[in-house]
Amino acid sequence: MACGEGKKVALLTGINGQDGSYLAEFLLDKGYEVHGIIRRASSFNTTRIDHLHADPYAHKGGKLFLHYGDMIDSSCLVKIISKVKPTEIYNLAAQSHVKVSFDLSEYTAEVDAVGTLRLLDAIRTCGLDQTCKFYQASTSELYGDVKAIPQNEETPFNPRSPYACAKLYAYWIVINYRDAYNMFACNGILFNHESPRRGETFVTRKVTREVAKIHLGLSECLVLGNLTAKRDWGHAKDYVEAMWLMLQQDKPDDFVIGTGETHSVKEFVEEAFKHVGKEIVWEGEGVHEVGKEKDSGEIRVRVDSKYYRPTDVNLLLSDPTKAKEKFGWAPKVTFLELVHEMMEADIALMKRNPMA
Ligand code: NDP
Ligand code: GDR
Repeated sequence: MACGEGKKVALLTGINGQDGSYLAEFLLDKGYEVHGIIRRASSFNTTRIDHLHADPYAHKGGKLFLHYGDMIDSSCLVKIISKVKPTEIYNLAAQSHVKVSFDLSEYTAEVDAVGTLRLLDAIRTCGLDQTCKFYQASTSELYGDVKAIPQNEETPFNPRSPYACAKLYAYWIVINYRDAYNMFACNGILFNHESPRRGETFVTRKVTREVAKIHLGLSECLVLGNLTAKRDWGHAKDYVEAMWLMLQQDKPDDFVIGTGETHSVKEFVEEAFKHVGKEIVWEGEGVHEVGKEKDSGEIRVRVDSKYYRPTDVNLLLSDPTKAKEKFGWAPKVTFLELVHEMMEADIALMKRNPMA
């Protein structure tokens, strides 16, 4: 059977992450049999997919199955792939926090770099390299200290963290296996994408949670690191569709996915406060910078150098023209709509559970 014909079976690593949960919903809606790999943890770690897992057969015809596994355990990857026989694999699992990668550099390389190699080799070991399509979660962090603005598929990489270096290996091993073994393997070079399901320690979600708390009188001040960094922020729901589209093309290729707009952390903070009717004015510089509420003069934002990174990425701005031309992808959610959706979700969450 050639790639893309017959029964659709998807295997997702990182299914319980932000992207994995949206992609699982998307594929189930399309009638896929979806298999996800989860890690064993000492407490529940399936919160983002519990609504799908509660009744694995209920979701618009698709079926969901979960398997214990880990990107650092080749034997489990081989066992799962030989049992599931996927037609598409989406490799989303990663130690995905850039700052944490400076502390867990070796582990990050194990999971994000060698883990990708293990998965590709498992596909070959199971004899599925000519039938199973492969998506790799590559990242705009590869551009690092950027060499051109905006960044597209031709822009040179210049990674600035152990995370980005590990993802650089993964990017190239995917291309190497595509060339060497004729595998249908694609890199999605995705720029930052967020949602109400974003992990709580990434900057957007940290901001929307804290601003929601301040709004409800549960907190007074938000403490951040580098406020001047600029990111091209889109909505995760739009981006998982692009992952799927990449695997539906005739030929495997690599694509940049982003909005083509960039905003600073400061702007994100300002918009979040605007959403709850507060205007922020800035005073000072660097670690002495504070954001004050215009009307009351209360300090609402402080900078703490503990949130700085040894090396940071200052400016990311995508040029997603290739994806638009090849398969008509364009983001639907604007920056302001994203901030507002995340704010509304976190206000509702904090009202339900002030200890969240
Ligand atoms: P998350 O951090 O939300 O999810 C990562 C997932 O990987 C989690 O489900 C986690 O499991 C799982 N995981 C981590 N380590 C292992 C391991 N050793 N074995 C198996 N599973 C593991 O990331 P996102 O959903 O935001 O991102 C998805 C992918 O896309 C990641 O690879 C990320 O690096 C990449 N990416 C993300 C972008 C973004 O802006 N969100 C942009 C570009 C790329 P658990 O739930 O148990 O922690
Ligand atoms: P990033 O996202 O590093 O781009 O990686 P993150 O939200 O962590 O940081 C964005 C920028 O905000 C600055 N910043 C802070 N960051 C965090 N986390 N916490 C803070 O308190 C804070 N204050 C300022 C950072 O210095 C940085 O410049 C994300 C991840 O999802 C990666 O997995 C993915 O590959 C890239 O996006 C694209």
